[in-house]
Amino acid sequence: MRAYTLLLVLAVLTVSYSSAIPKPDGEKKDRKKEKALSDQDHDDHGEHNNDYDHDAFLGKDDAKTFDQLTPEESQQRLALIVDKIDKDGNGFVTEEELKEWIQYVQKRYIVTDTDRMWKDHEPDTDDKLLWTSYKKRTYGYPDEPEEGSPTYEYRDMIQRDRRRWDKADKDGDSKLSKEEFMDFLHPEDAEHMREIVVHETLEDIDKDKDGFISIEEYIGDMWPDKDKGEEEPEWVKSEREQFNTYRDKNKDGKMDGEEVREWILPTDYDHSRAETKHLIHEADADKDGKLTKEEILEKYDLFVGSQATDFGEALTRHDEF
Ligand SMILES: [Ca+2]
Ligand SMILES: [Ca+2]
Ligand SMILES: [Ca+2]
Ligand SMILES: [Ca+2]
Repeated sequence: MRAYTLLLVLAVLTVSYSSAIPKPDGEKKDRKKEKALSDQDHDDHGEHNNDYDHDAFLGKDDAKTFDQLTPEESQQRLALIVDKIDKDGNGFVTEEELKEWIQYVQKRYIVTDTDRMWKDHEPDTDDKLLWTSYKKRTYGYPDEPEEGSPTYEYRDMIQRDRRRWDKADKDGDSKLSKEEFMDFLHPEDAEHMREIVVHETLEDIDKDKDGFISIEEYIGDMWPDKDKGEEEPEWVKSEREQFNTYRDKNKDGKMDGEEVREWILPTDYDHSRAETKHLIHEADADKDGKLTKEEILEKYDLFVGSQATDFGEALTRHDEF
């Protein structure tokens, strides 16, 4: 039962808040809230990550589907998508059209994910979700995490969920409507949830619980091998510089809530615009600032999955059966 419960907990956390699950050892963890575009780091230790672009352009679900296609199938389906993006049908995908598409994909993912989770949590007859139902579905029991109760071992997570729940509960009736549940699951996309996103991040990284993130806590969070006595890789050194130069704005040697907010939810950075510019920059062969279908198909591996290597792996896996 315990293992089953834990699976449930992991499944829900993975969908609702991926940053809570540590990545495998040795990988850098990214705290910037690009989650809606992708869980992937756009820049993986200085090397560009194609999966990030695929997630942003297709949405996570479709990006997975494309990974299974041959390059020819991929191009055919991409051509159909290009027709949709080119709204006025003049044969050019402009920056504005591409940005709208990326925002649409982002929103679509959040709506689909909420739909899926909503059905899975079985709201009551008023079409509202009760806190007890949520606990039962997520942690296996509806109990409050008091000593002796089966949910006691999850008390920290449950308290954290409860705090987020209360913030998402806009009308204050203690239950969540589907719309409120969407904010609960994807808090980084809702204005009134930002405070809690900042708070949760600070709490996660602040190991000594003094309410601040020290440089050692900051590095330790990104680099799980920190205390294994290995030599620091270059990217860790540059993260130290980042901390001192950009993160710690008031130069008191630590990050407070305000500084954490600037880091994970920067006000002057628009992810969909940055992604749009990046895609156009990479694919615009004749440098006229907009993309034709030919330019996009030529660079299909930038936009969708099915890179030769991935496809090769899929074939190998088939052979094993
Ligand atoms: Ca409510
Ligand atoms: Ca601290
Ligand atoms: Ca500071
Ligand atoms: Ca062009």
